[in-house]
Amino acid sequence: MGNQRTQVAIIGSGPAGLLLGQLLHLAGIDNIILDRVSREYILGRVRAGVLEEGAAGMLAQAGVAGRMEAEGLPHEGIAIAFSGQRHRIDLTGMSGGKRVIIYGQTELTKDLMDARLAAGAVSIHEAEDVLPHDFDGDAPYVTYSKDGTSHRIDCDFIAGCDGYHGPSRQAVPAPAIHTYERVYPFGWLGILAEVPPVSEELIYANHPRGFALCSMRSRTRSRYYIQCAADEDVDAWTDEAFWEELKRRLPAEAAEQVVTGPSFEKSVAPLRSFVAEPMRFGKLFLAGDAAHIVPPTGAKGLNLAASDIHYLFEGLREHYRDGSLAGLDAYSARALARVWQAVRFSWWMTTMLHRFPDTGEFGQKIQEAELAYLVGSQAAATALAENYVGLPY
Ligand code: FAS
Ligand code: PHB
Repeated sequence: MGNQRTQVAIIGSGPAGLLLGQLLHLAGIDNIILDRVSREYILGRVRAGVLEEGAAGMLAQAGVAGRMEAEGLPHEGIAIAFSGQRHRIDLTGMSGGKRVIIYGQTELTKDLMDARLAAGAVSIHEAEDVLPHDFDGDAPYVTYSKDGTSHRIDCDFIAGCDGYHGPSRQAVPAPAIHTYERVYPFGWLGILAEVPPVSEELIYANHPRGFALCSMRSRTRSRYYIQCAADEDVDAWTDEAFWEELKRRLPAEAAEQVVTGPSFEKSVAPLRSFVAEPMRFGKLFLAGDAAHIVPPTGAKGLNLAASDIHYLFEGLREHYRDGSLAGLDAYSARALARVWQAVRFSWWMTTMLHRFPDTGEFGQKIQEAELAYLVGSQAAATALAENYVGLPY
């Protein structure tokens, strides 16, 4: 057994783990990141696209905001489309000047990985059987195996940043954790294509055939989604079929503007709302998707990972700098307060914009009333705007 020691062992090299690792490194706090897959595999995943100013600020604090500031697209509004019309929501005007930044999760993950490599901080990829141990005591440790050799990392704290399917949350004894879940009866079929976006800003469309979202990664690369069955077979969709269905769900003036082309990524994502409480178990702290999942309709998943890491890093820095556990003791309650606001907003956006098989004609009329109120009321649009740009940390 190979033995190592660090101050903070981080399980997961996604945005949450990498951001925490970078902040800890800059604060002189030793940490090791473990992931079960390679860097290349992680960078091959296509996920989020919208950053709140809070998350952008976390990247700046971590010293990795340069490319985002140069290449990210600041957006000041979104459109909500229904009944053949699109209606602009003035995010910036209704949130006291806040904006969101369009910058793909893949890119910020690369920026964080590059910074970690440059810093010479330790990341162990393709680590197998990663498991947290004794986090309810004073001597937690993580075990893993690699190339047939077993290893143990003794540490002060363990950060479970290993996503929804990771081992950290599953290592918590059942009586100590309570979960809340709603699984939606549909998924999102998404594509990436090297074509200019249909519009300057994102379009969220409610349509009797199902939800559609027009997003982007740059002015030459588009990201589109259409609501599909939760178990949709992605291989059953040709590009042509996708483009035709997307255009059916958009207002005619937008559908005419869609530039089509070959997709270079196509995938189906299931939609669920999930929260685990609490987010702290002795010396183990859950952050990001390990603790909560939101439907991507509100563009909150990645942004919640950033705010979790803000609270967790502040608590860890305070411990090592001042010997205080106050920040760490407050972590779970502080993080969950913001998590539930984002869970509520993501549920509300999903409920308002998707076709639900079991809500019938009454449900359809309620959706239409909700949408009409939203675009006709300054108060309703302001509520959407302040949640979409991100509530304060
Ligand atoms: P991640 O899941 O990104 O990272 C967890 C890491 O832990 C992974 O690298 C994984 O390999 C590792 N891990 C797992 N099990 C392990 C084990 N046993 N041992 C070691 N390591 C292990 N959010 C949005 O805002 N907008 C979107 O459009 C959007 N689309 C999404 C599409 C999909 C298919 C998914 C799954 C999520 C999407 N999300 C979206 C949410 C997503 O962006 C997450 O919120 C974000 O990745 C959270 O980051 P992390 O918490 O770091 O978790
Ligand atoms: C994306 O561009 O991937 C994206 C944008 C906004 C969302 C979800 C996904 O709400």
